Amino acid sequence: MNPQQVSELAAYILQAQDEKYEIRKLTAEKYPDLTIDEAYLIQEQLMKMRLARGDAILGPKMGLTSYAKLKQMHVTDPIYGYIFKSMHVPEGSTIMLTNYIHPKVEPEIGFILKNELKGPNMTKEQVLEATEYVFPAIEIIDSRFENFDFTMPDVIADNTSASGAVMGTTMRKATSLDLETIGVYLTINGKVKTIGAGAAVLGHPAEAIAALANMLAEKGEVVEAGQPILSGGLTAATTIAKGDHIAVYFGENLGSVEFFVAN
Ligand code: 0L1
Ligand code: MG
Repeated sequence: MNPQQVSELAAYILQAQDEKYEIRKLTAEKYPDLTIDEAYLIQEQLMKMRLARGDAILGPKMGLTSYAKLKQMHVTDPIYGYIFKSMHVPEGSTIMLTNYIHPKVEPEIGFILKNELKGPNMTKEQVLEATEYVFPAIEIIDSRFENFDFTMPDVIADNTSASGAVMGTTMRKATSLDLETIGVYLTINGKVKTIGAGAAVLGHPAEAIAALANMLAEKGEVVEAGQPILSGGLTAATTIAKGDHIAVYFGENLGSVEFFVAN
């Protein structure tokens, strides 16, 4: 794939992200053999295009990290993407469904590092040592591909379906919690929709941050300190609709986080 093709595909996806319409997955037609490396090049180009128009990166996110998500998507490996400032949804605020295509939500544990992480061979223990705080979060994912139907390279090129993040304000020292057994449930309009636990994310959410550091190391990059990092959904994703109140409740005093969808 040449640089012009990379740019064209990034522009094609970015337009769908901006104008909120579904597109056919890249591998369905012209690019059936799209590789994971090429997909990350498209994602990178898409990021550059967002940055060039004044957007900024809030922090990285891991995707497909829970056993539930891996099973739901019929894949085996996690992936990474980026949450941009333009995607931030303030806690307790109300979103418009028209700003999305077919959004879904997933409960996540966010990390803020005090020291940068440099792979390879990063371990969960090193991640916990480098962590300043963890916080509760909800990710809003919104694949630009028809019916959320994609292959691994497609979804990587689409910045891992990233479209929104609600960051809770409860900040806890990672070492004060058992992130492996921590429980979580997500409600919509007061009804419990999904239930999970920390171990659903690669055995421990810090493993997802270690995996991020190790993947970025292949590109000579680090996981920076001070940014919010989403470690991946703890449960399968849930579709949201007009008028919904979405709330996520964590155990171990990690608190809760909520937002609303306008009628
Ligand atoms: O954050 C995630 O786990 C989403 C990754 C992409 C898969 C999807 O859109 O469901
Ligand atoms: Mg996610």
